[in-house]
Amino acid sequence: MTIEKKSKKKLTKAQEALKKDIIGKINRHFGKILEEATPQMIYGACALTVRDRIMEKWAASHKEVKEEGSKKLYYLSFEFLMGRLLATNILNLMQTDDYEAVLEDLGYTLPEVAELENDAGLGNGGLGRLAACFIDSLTTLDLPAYGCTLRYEYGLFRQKIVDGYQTELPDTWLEHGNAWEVARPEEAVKVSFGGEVYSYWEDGRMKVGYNNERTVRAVPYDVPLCGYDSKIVNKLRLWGAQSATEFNMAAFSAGDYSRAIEEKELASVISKVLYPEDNHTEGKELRLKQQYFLVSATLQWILNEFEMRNGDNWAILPDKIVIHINDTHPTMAIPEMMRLLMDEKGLGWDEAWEIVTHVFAYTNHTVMSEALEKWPQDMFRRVVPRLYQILEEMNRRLMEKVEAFYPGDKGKHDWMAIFANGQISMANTCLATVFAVNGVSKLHTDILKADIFKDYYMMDKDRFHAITNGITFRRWIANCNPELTKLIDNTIGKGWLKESDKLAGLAKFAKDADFQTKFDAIKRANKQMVADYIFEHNGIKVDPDSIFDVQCKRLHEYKRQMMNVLHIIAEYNRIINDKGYAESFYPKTYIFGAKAAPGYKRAKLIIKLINSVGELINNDPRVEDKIKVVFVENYGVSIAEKLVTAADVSEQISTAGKEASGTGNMKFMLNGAVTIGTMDGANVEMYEQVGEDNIYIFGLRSEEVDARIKVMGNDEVKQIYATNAALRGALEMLINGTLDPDHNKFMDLYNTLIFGDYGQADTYMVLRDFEDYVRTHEQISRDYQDRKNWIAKQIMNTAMSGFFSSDRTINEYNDKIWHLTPIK
Ligand code: 26Q
Repeated sequence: MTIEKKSKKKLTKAQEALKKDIIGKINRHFGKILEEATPQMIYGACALTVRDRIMEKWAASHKEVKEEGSKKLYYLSFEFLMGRLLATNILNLMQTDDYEAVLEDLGYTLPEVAELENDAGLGNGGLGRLAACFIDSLTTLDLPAYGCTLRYEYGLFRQKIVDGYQTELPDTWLEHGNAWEVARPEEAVKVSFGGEVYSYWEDGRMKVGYNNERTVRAVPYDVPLCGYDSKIVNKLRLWGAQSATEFNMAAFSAGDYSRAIEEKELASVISKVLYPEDNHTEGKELRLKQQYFLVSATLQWILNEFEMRNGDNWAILPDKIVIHINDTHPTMAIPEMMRLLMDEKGLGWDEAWEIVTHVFAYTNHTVMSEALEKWPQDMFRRVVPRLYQILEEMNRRLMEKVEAFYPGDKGKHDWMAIFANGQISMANTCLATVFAVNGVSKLHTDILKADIFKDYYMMDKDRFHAITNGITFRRWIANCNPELTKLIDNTIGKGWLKESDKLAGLAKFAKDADFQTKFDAIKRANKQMVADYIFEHNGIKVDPDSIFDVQCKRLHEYKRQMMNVLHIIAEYNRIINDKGYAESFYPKTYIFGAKAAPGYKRAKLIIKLINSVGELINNDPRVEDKIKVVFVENYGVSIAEKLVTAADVSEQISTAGKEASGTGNMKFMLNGAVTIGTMDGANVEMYEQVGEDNIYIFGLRSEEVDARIKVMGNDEVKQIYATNAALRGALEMLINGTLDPDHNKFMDLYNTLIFGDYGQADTYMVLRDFEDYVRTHEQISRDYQDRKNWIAKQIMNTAMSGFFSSDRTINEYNDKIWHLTPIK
């Protein structure tokens, strides 16, 4: 990539020093002079200077944390979807102006240099991005915390659309190295898999040994993270797998050649790739091994650190640390801590259990049954035989407790057990142990209490919490929408980036003509930026004065991209067939971005459908200047940062009761998009915050959804099909040859809506909610044209989004669950 050089301004003293620093890095790190440096080297040099500044802070903060012996949080997650770090780190160090000035002096701009960094795509979607927002807020609030995850060599696949279909390419994010990480080989630990467990007596107590186990070395790589204008530096610890002994000579000379080779193989695959399924689990053995690897390495590290500081005073462990389990994926941490405390540190079961039950907290992120993790018992026993024994004993004791509370209730026993039907339930393992459980929105938590976790809830209500998700405002407005950030600073002062409730001060400017003009001009400029991006990447010319209607998120049936597409088809048909409608139609640009799990056939077919519909509509002169449909390839954090700033309408249309919270909804709201949404997840709370005039709610409510299936069943679907001609017309287009010459490509999508997979039609209420969805869209089109009122709605969305700062979320976690003290 070549970058155009720009003209120069005079630098301050500090900026001159920074410039010298950057040039020094180019000389010493890359062995080049400034004139020879490639843009990639400029990026690298900037990143190294930023890293130095964070490291200096780190050394100081480390000392504080150590001296104060403060309680620490370990946030265990299989995903940390960090995205790029350069601009965030510079912002957090409060040096954006300096870097901008110096880069300009060198002939670059900060955004173009920042774009040269690969996204750290170590996550699928919401859950992974939430972890990344949390670590930013924790650090900003000066709370000592470590994020712990795997150092996947390949993050989430890169999506390439070929002939309208999703194809997957490896995400080689580490190919130019990772400027932010520091390898810590001296802190490597060993993790063992499989083999046979035996016990023996020594010094009057039972000990555990292994035969034939396979051992892998876990090497930590630390990424230091600074908060916004904060005192401390926290870190994200990425564990990478390596061969335990380059060539296991002991095994080799004992004739066990194949074992040595197997260990090498295992080491090379464990941290290779992130599993690309979200909201779905498949019992893959390698995934189970990844889980044990992360959990065992992290716990060995935690206990070693504790022991160095506190000796064998294990009883105070819950005062010094808290471990958060991000969904059930790291659940093995529970039996692993039991194992380490008993087998390695010599504690008895009761002593160890007392500690373990006061150290772990767990967040649930979904109520969808296919996403609740269960492992086949025999596989689990093969991979982690000692943990299997520990879970058996946990289950035995759990069943005694359940029997005492629900005597003779066999159904409840099976539902609540760790072991049932040949499987091990990770959720029940958590529920049997943790001192705190939480859902990620109010509605989601209510569903947990009333439905899937009801039996546990009735036994101990106090440990259940509702903590609504949030997003970090530093990335999701300050970094991605600098112009809007400046406008807000100039209007209500700067405090809001740390005290997000202050954004409400904008409400009184919602109808202010001058403010409206400025706000609207920024939205218009962002739409132009996205229009340019679309032209460059899709070759489609979209009109920045059309309504930008955006649905960007993972592709899943419950998120109902399908309903969105059917509505677009219906709108297209109507423009063609109804002249009056066509004349009054306000132009719209529909923008989609979504990755589908590579094995999720139907989701991939929906991507193809979106592209086929786009192909049809974008090339039809009859709707030129009226509708465009764009599918943005390879949606991820960095593309989201552009799209959220440019949306007029944000599509948050999941089937009520299915989206635990959603966090994309908050990013659009913050940047002044108006939501069309169902009463689901955090949408409910957005509605409460922004008020009914500033959000478009439609569709069945969560409590109505199940009832509709039970009471009215498929008859209702048949009736809708028979009576709603627009919908029927759209559905028929899936199979009548308009969209594909073979007529049967999209048959599965048609069939699942109308006949269902197991005889239950329209599982996700696409047909049942359709009419209301269409009506709501019509209302939006009318309201959009009343410019003053519409802009006021957009401003109100920004103004009332303060509640959705992840700083608020983290404060709630801390008050209700973690009880950490901010470092002074
Ligand atoms: C589990 C086992 C094996 C392979 C994959 C998985 C797996 C991976 C990722 C299961 C689930 C996920 C991700 C789930 C997720 O992102 N859930 C979302 O979490 C957000 C943050 O709380 C919520 O806002 C969303 O509503 C929820 O869908």
